[in-house]
Amino acid sequence: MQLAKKIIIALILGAVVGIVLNLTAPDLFETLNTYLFFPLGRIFLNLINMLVVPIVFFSITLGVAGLADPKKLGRIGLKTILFFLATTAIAITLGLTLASVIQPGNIGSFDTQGAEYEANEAPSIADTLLNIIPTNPIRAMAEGNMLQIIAFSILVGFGISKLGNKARSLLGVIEQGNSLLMYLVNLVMKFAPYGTFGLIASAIGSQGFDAIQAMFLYMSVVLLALILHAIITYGGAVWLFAKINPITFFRKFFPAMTVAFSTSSSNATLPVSMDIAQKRLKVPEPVSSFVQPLGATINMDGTAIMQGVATVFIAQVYSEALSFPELLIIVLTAVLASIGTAGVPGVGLILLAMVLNSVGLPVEGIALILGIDRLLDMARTAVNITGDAACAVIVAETEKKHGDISVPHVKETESL
Ligand code: DAS
Repeated sequence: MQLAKKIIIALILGAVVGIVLNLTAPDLFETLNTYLFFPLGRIFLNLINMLVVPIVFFSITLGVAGLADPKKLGRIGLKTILFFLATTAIAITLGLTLASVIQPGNIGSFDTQGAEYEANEAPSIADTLLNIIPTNPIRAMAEGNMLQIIAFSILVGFGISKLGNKARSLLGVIEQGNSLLMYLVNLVMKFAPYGTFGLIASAIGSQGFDAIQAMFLYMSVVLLALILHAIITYGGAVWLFAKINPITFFRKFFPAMTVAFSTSSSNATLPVSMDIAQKRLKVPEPVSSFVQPLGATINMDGTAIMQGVATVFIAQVYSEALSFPELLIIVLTAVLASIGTAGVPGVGLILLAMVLNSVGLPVEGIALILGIDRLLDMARTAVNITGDAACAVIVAETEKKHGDISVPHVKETESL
């Protein structure tokens, strides 16, 4: 059976096992979670996280070195950034609109007494932009500072492309390294069904279902906005600009979405999402290896949707009216806030604190949505990486008229 089908079956099985055990045998769930579900999930997460930094470095270096000319890099970069900013603005506007219409915070009662939430500080936009160039690239890799790793990889790739024959052997080494890493991704992905099962069973089984009941309407608004954004914004964009049938796009990319859903980490999903974009959606490596790692770090439409809904929800619960200028500030803050943070589990809540602060809403309101955020993080991460893939296929298609993007030979390995 194809790996993608196994992952989907593992995902469903994990959810069923988690729910049934949580409701009927919580003690047994705790034991199984400690000795089976959590370890399975942790092993899988560590295996794919292990490959993220080397894959980003090798694939971006190889991609940039393989570009026919640096002007292409500038054009690809501009299209990518514009797509990211536009879709994130659409995403948060959709979230704000749906929450304002459905009003999840005005229906039902929410106990705000004693609500406390300690907000972690996300880096300011200025700091992020200033710190993009690493003073020590090895430390950037050791710390997993994705923007710095991307910047360093682009510079190395650019240098190799300018050195031409003088760097032929180095390019060969990087080509082989990239092939090795793609092979390792396929090897690690054979463990995906077991890891996905463990992650889902652990996450859903640990979920307090009373929290889901109390926050059902809020969750429904976020999930509705995520689905609409994926279908309308991404489906429409790939259909219009990449001439790809949206159903084909989602069907081919779905295995990566399930990995994002189970790991709740765009970064951890990168090896898989890039592999699928290149092998199943036929995105040339230079485009995929530039767009997707950058997107995993700065493009988080699913997170922006949660921020839009959560901000209006918290304003409603605390009976704070939001003026139109404040709504614009929310859109701008959410679009900019996501630039500085990596795609890792729970980063959305850090960004939400920034958005709430920007309009003077109580950050402790986040305590209301904390209980069900793990489940929503899964869904919004799947949307985050789908937006990156949609951008990659659109940039690839629109680059075709500028001549085919040459890529150094990369050994084809089996697709997922
Ligand atoms: N988990 C984040 C990601 O990896 C998204 C979020 O926290 O909202 O994209």
